[in-house]
Amino acid sequence: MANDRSRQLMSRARRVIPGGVDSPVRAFKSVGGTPPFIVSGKGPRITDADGQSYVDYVGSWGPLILGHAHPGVLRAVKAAAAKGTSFGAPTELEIELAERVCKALPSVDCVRFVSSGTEATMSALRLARGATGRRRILKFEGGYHGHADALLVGAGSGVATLGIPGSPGVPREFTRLTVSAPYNDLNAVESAFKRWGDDLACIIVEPVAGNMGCIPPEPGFLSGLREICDRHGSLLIFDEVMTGFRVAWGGAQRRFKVRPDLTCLGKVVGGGLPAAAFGGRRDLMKQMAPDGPIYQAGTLSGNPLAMAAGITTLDELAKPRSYETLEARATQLTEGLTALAADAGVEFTTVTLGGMFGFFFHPGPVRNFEDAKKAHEGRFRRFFHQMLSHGVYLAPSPFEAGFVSLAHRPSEVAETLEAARIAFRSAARVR
Ligand code: KE4
Repeated sequence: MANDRSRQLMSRARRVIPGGVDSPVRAFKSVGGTPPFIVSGKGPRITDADGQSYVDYVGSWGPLILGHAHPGVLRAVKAAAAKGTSFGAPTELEIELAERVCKALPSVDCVRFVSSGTEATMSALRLARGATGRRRILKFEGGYHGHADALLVGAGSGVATLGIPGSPGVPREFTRLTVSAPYNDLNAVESAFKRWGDDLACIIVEPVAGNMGCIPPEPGFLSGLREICDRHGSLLIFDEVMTGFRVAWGGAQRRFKVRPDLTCLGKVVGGGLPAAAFGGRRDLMKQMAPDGPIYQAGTLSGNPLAMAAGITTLDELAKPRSYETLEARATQLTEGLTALAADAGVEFTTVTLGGMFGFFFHPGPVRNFEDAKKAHEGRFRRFFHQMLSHGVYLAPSPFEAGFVSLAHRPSEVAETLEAARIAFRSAARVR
C-alpha cells in the first residue's frame, strides 16, 4: 500500500524531531516500516496523509474512548477555548472534573490534575515517600508508569531484584531504591518485604497490566498486595492511567473490589487532551503543597480545555450501558480473532476487560512479562502489517494493549475480522 506522503513526511520530520516522533512507540521500531502520518479521525476511524483510512484500535493509546472528534467533546472544547485557553489560576472546570472523579472512585477523596501520566505517577511516588518517610518503592517487571527516572528500571530476573537503570541517563543511584518483582507473583513481593519491608514506601502496580500486552491480575493478586501493604505500613498505588474509566466506570479498583491508598489517572480522564491526575486518601493528599510540605506543580495543570474534554467524556461514559457496550464490542472482536487464529492453526490467546483487550501469539497462559516475551514476535509483525494494509490500525508493538470505543459498531468489528482472516493465514506461514 503506497504511503508515499507519509514517507516524505517522515524524512522531513526526522530532520527536526528525534526519530521523527514525539513518543518512541509511534515510530514502528517494533514492527518495522514507516508509520502512517495521521491527518484526521472521526468516530472509530483515522485517515492518513495518503488518504488511507483505518479502523482504529489504538485510540491515541486509550483516551479516545468515545471515538475521534466526538461532537459533544468538540463543542465543549470549542466553548472553553472561546473564553481563553489557560489562566494559571483556579477555575470552576477543575472542580467539576474533580467532583466527577471523586464520585466515581470511592477511594479518591481528593485529586490533583497534572498534564501527563508520568507526572501523575511521579507525584504519587513523591507523596508516598514523603508521607511514610521511607525511600524504596516496589514495581513490577513489564509495568510501565511513565518515564520518571525512578520508574525507568530494567526488568530484573528471578525473584525481587534491585532496579537497574532502564535507560542511559538514569544514574544507578536513582534506581537502586526501586525494587522490581514479577507481575502476579505474591511470593516475590513477600520476599521483597522480608528484605526491605520497613523501608518500602509503596507498591505501584497497573491493576491490569497494559504495557506488556494485556495481562489481567490473577485472582487474589491485588487483594494480596493490599494485605501485604497493610501488614507493613506501605501504601498501595494503583496506576490506573490506562485502566481508569476504561475497564469499568470506577476503574479496575471497582472491578476487582480492591481499594488503593492512591490512584493515578490519565488518558480517558482528559478526553484526548493533556490531562492526568493523582488522588486518594484525604490524609495523604492534604500533605501536598500548598496545604502540606510535599511539593508538586504544573503550569498547565487543570487546563480548562482539557477539563472540558474530560468532563464531557466522563458524562458520556456515565450513561447507562456504556461499559456493557464497550465490553461486548471488545469481546466480539477477541472471540472472532480467536476463532480465526484456530482456523489458521496459529497459537493465539486473548484477554478482554471492559473496553480494553490484548492478544499474544502464544498458546497461553501469559501471566507476566517473562511469558509475554515468549510470544511469537515474527507472527505478530506479519499480522500487524497485514492488518494495517487491510485498513486496521493496531498498536505497533506486541507489548501494548488495544482499545475499542463507543463509536466502534459491530460492522467495524466485522470488517476487522475479514482483514484478520487474511492476516492470520499469512502469519501462519511465519515459522
Ligand atoms: P503519559 O506520561 O504517557 O501520559 O503516561 C504514562 C503512563 C503511565 N501509566 C500507564 C499505565 C501508562 O500506560 C502510561 C503510558 N502508556 C503508553 C502506552 N502504553 C503511552 C504511549 C506512549 O508512550 O507514547
